[in-house]
Formats: sequence, structure tokens, C-alpha cells
Amino acid sequence: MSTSISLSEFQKEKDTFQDVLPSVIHSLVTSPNLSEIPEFSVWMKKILDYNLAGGKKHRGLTTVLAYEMLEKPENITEESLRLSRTMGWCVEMLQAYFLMADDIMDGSTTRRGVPCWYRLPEVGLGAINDTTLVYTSMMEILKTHFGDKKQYTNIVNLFNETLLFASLGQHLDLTMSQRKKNDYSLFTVERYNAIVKYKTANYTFKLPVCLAMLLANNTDAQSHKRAEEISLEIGYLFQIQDDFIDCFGAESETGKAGTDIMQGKCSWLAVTALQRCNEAQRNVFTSCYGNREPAHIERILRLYEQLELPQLYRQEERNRYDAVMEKVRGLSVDTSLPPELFLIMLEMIYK
Ligand code: GRG
Repeated sequence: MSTSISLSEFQKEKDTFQDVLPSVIHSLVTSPNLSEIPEFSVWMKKILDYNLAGGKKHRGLTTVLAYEMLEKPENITEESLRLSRTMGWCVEMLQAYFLMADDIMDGSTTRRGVPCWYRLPEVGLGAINDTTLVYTSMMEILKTHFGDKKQYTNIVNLFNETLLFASLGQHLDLTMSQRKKNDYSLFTVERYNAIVKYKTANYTFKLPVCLAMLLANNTDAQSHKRAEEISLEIGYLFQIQDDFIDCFGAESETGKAGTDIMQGKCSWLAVTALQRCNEAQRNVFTSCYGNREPAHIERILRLYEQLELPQLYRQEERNRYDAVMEKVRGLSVDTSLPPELFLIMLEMIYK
């Protein structure tokens, strides 16, 4: 099966998507609620210019590409495309909101190659207020551009539900790092699956697809259910890949140094290692995991190799990929969802 969009078309959409950002920001900062006091507009623009820059823009682009594939050709106009790009930027604003908050909670230093927003001298913990400004401004943009559409309530409810799910996922994740020393009883497959579903897959894959469906006026419950099911499975593939690359990927290729082992993260590798360890190996794991010492990190990597996790990962990745493909192939039978949509999403993340 092949996708119906070439690499150059993808790049072109990426450029066009980027080009509409200034007008989205302009319409926000000149709106009545923000323009009353000039300082509001200046600060809001500064927050958005900084926190929407960089990154892959996968969520925003998925929203736009999904809309183009789901909408009836006769309904696609310059205006409907502009609206789908505006919606894509709302999804990127949600992402910016999460990243700004996540960086404060994790005490991170850099994001997308620059200092985290809260680390700027003129920001500090005012960044917490700024995260609220990003989320509520995103809601203002939705009201301005979609307030008169019949799908507006569904769109707002979807964003709110997405925030609820991500915050629940974040809670699950945070409690993992607050565990008592050497207590890995929560490092289970069930908990890992729940964190992936709530914290990542829902807002990264399901949200863009379901928003595009709403924009294209598709409210068919069966289609939404299938879209959710496949999006969450792609999300799982995305997360296990991210976990694997964090340990075994080359920094020169990923652009970031892995930190999962030293941070004691509940990753696919850690959960799988714990399932396969004998007692001696478990002692190695508990005494070295979650430690900054390079020798400890090296020891965990060696343990992962001893347990043949790289081979096991390749197998799991292949199995999951095949299983999603199987579902994607079966789509045309029971819904109006084009398989190409999910193929593009897979292509964006897979290899
Ligand atoms: C504001 C107090 C307050 C709470 C909100 C929900 C939440 C708390 C935090 C969200 C946590 C979350 C979902 C983090 C996602 C983190 C992450 C590392 C995403 C990476 O996504 P990529 O790789 O990044 O797609 P780019 O930079 O390409 O967009």
C-alpha cells in the first residue's frame, strides 16, 4: 500500500502551514480581549513566537493533511484550507502548552535546541501563568474562527477531553518518578500502556484525526471509534520507538541526549527488562537504574543487551506495525476513512 502524497508535497504543505502562523497570531493579539492594553499583545506574541518555533509540527500537519483527505473534494476551498491550518496551529498551541508545563515539572533545561521558556530570566515561574495564557488563547482562536460553526461545541469538548486525558496521563507518569527507591512494582505492562494512551497517543494522534473529521462534518460514531483505535495503536508504536531511540539511538541523528535511564523513566525497555530479569539481573537493575553516574547508565545498557532487548524491540516494532497495517487495510470495509490517512501518519513516525 502506498500513500498518495509525495515528499515534496509534504514539504510544500509544511511551508504553507508555517506561512499562516503570523496571521493566526496577529488576529489573536488584535482581538478585543487582548488589544485593550498594548502590553498584553506584546507579551502574548513573545510567548507564541518562542514556544511555537522549532519542532516537527507533526500534530498540526496531521490535522491539515487529514482534513484534505477526509473532506469532499467539492468542499475544499482556500477558506476551508485556511481554517484547517488554523486548527492545526491550535493543536500546536496545545503541544506548546504541554511542553512548557512538562519542562517546569521535569526541571528540563533545553527544548527544541533553546532554553526552556521558564528558564529565561524575564520569565521564571511566571511561566506557569504563561501556560494558562497559551491554552486560553488557543480557546480564543477557536472561538474567533470556529465560533459560528455547528461543530464548535464538539471541537471545544474534544480539546477539553484531550487536556483531561493528558493531565491524567501526566499524573500517572509523575507518580512513577515519585516512587520509593527500588520499588518497581508499578513498572507493569498495564501501567505503561495506560501512560502511553493517556499522556501521548490521545493528543498526538487521535486529536488531529478526530478534529479533521469534525471539520469535514464526519460525526459517524463508528468512524470515530475506528479512527481512535488505529490512532492509539500508532501512538503506541511512536512511544516504544521513542523509548528505544532514547537509549540506543545516536545523538547525532536524534539531536538529543537520552535521559530515560538516569531519570528512572517507566520506558518500554525498563518494563520489558523487569519482565525478563532473573534475581541477579534484577539486583543490577534496581541498584543502577535512575542514577546519573555514567558507569551505572552503562551497566543498564549492558543489561538491556544481555536481555536481548534490541532484538526483542525490533520484533515488537515489526509485530505492532504489521498489526496496525492489517487494521488500516481493513478500513474500507466498515468506514469511510481513507487508509492513506493512517499510512501518512505511520510514514511520519516510522523510520
Ligand atoms: C499547565 C500545570 C499544567 C499542567 C498541564 C498535561 C500536562 C500538564 C502536561 C503534559 C505532558 C505531556 C503530554 C508532555 C508531552 C511531552 C513531549 C516530550 C512531547 C514530545 O513531542 P514531539 O517529539 O515534539 O512531537 P516536537 O518538538 O516535535 O513538537
